[in-house]
Amino acid sequence: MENTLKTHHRLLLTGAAGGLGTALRERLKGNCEVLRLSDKAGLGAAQSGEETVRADLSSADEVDAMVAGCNAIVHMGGISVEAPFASILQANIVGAYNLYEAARKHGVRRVVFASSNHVTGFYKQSETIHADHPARPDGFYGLSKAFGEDLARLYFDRHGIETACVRIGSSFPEPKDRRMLATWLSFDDLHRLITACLSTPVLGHSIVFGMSNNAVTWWDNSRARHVGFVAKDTSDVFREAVFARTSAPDLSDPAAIYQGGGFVKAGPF
Ligand code: NAI
Ligand code: 15L
Repeated sequence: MENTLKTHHRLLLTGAAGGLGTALRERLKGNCEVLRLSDKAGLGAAQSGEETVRADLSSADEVDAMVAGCNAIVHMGGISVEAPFASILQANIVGAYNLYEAARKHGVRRVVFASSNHVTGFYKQSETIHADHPARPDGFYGLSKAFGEDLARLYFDRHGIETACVRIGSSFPEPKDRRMLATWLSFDDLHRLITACLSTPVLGHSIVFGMSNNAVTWWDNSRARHVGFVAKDTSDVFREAVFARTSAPDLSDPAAIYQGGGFVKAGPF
């Protein structure tokens, strides 16, 4: 593992039982003295340098206790796919509000928010967009992440809490299909990106696309140069294998037209 600056004493990781939370659990220990892990699901026993706090994001009291004593937050918790609005509302919208209110009350100054490429899922795969393009959510899930980004901006403008809204592409061990050749973010690059967000001297309210150094890309991170993220991995090494096991896309299918892929037609409505 690369050397990482321990920028914060107690760092909170929400969603710690999930796919990315599990990938970050070891990696983030280098960023802090104490890593507080939280989820509504079980986290197992706390290891050396860890604390665990069970909390449901929709409960203001539980979130308050989860945040108390922390110096920075990496917010990965919440529903991570399209779902009925009532569920998204509690986990992602009320949950984000509870988190920022607790951050304000407890003096947390910096947050890394797991936003998503589905904030802009209705741009075409033939377009290149940057952070200043208007949101075009592709479902209730993407809409909730757009809310989270705006909420973060409000708490920055009113209270000075800095946030990196990281619009994660597809963060898995390997790209699963041809679309993910453009959207893939390796776990190590995700950690590099979070480390950059935690350690850059001035973060402000920033929007960063979370992607590795992929040859095919739809996103321009030039407005986030101040974050200092340099990706070291690339999906290019998987291209041949992905092409061999997948067929050419049907170019009349919205999933092949829009950046959000299958999310643009997923869900309850
Ligand atoms: P995941 O679904 O594996 O993990 C999410 C975690 O949040 C789960 O452990 C779940 O128990 C927890 N959670 C859900 N509702 C909760 C609630 N009400 N209270 C407390 N905890 C709750 O998702 P994954 O892949 O680990 O993603 C992490 C974050 O990154 C999510 O916010 C997701 O939206 C975002 N993201 C992930 C991408 C990816 O490619 N993995 C792409 C774009 C965004
Ligand atoms: C997301 O936002 C999801 O959390 C993740 O499961 C992936 O599906 C990813 O986007 C994607 O667009 O590939």
